[in-house]
Amino acid sequence: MQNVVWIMTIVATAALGAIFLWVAANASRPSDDAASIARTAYRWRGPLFWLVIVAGAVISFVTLTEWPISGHALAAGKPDTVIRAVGQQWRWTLDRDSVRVGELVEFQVTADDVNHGFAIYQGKSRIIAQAQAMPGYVNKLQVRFAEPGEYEILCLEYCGLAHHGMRATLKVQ
Ligand SMILES: [Cu+2]
Repeated sequence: MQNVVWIMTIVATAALGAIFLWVAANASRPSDDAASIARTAYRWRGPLFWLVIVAGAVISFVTLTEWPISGHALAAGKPDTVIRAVGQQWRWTLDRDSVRVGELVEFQVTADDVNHGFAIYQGKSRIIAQAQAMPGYVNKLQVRFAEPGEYEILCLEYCGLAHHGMRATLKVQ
């Protein structure tokens, strides 16, 4: 996915650059009369409209993913362990901090003040589960940890000055 984004960015930047150079190169040419400019523009308008429609439909179709994300809905069941997780500016409070590999853990996620995003990371960059933490609501998030280790819980919703400091650790053994 990262590579696709890179390629799209480079192609779009190159296209913009080419248009810029073309405009700059032609800027000093005396302009045609307005009627002929309008005729040229109108000739392109129809094909461009359909190009955008077709490209939009194709891109939407190709990038659609299965919903709900496969595997998430299947995990719902009677939990082996329940952990109440409360977010507040600016920390997470979990009523336990270790679970066993393979058991079904249900996080009951809520917040005391403003909205937070409860995200469980495996390693530095892989989110394995996340839920919104909202005052007045309890969102249930079920996770089965397949591998032992220390999982970090970070906030995904910008919630103020020390948002980046909202960290907790869950030990899976
Ligand atoms: Cu937060």
